[in-house]
Amino acid sequence: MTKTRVTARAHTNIALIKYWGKRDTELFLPMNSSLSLTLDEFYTDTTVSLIEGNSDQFVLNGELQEIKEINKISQFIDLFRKVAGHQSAIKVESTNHVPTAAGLASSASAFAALGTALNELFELNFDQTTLSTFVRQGSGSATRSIFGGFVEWQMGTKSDGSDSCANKIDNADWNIAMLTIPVNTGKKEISSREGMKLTVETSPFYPAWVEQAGKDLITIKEAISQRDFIRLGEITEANGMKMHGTMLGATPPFSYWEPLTVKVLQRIREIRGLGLPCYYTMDAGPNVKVICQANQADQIKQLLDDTFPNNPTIISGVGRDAYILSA
Ligand code: 2P0
Repeated sequence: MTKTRVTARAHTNIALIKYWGKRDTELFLPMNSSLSLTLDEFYTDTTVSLIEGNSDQFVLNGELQEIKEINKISQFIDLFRKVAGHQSAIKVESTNHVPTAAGLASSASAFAALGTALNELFELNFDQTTLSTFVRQGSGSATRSIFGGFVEWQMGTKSDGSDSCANKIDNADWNIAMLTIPVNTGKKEISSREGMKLTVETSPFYPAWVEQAGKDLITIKEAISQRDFIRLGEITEANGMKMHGTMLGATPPFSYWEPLTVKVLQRIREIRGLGLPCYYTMDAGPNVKVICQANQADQIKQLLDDTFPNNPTIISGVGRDAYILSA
């Protein structure tokens, strides 16, 4: 190995067709394929360096992390060390450029940045699709953050997960933007990992979700290939709501929605009624994301900010592939 220190950047992504449920929790194999948009506004920068000794170190946003977090990262680094045939301890220094006010999870960009940096440090030369199968084992949604634009994570069929990978399906360079309306940016009570597990195990709506997600994926890919924004938005909105529906069927039932969430969704529908196409989606939290046309993003933000002055909307354009900043 000739390199001793590498820095990589990966952007976060928001699913339009959601990943909700695993068929294998060890390998992070999903029950359904998903499709996302990578966002340019939110990203993680991660530096990995070779260090002396036997223990990895992990510094996140300038703070030395506890053993529990280090162990999680060490397990992930082991996947790369194993292939590289190296035993070296690694120091990981990571900075999330996700405004805390956005209430967005950063595990997607975090594991995608770390995996991209390790691929370079260990000179593994994985192509992006192969790399996506590795970062998947840190966090499912990280699979999609290896690529920019519209990205599909194919669930795959193999039990070893080697075909559960991401591919870019479109650059999304046709006037696409995404808005984030922060509703509550505090820590949620049920992590997405726990939430999806409970849903898979107990919700009678879950099999219908898997079936619908498969159909929605086919139609959204058609809409993308035809650059049909309205259809893209309608499918996005319907798919997100179906995912949230599965949770109400769980035992015990749960929901990430808050009263303000409902008001924001209602306002988006009103804005759409004014002739501004915009469509909402939500993840495992109360915050709302809206896909819109980039040349109308400022106008829609203004309308939202007028109604919700304490929850200013954040505009993001389309993000690029994960990449090496320095090596
Ligand atoms: C998604 N979410 O497709 C879905 C929609 C949340 C709702 O991926 O357990 O942090 O690490 O694989 O990727 C968030 O879940 O879960 C997520 P793990 P992850 O974006």
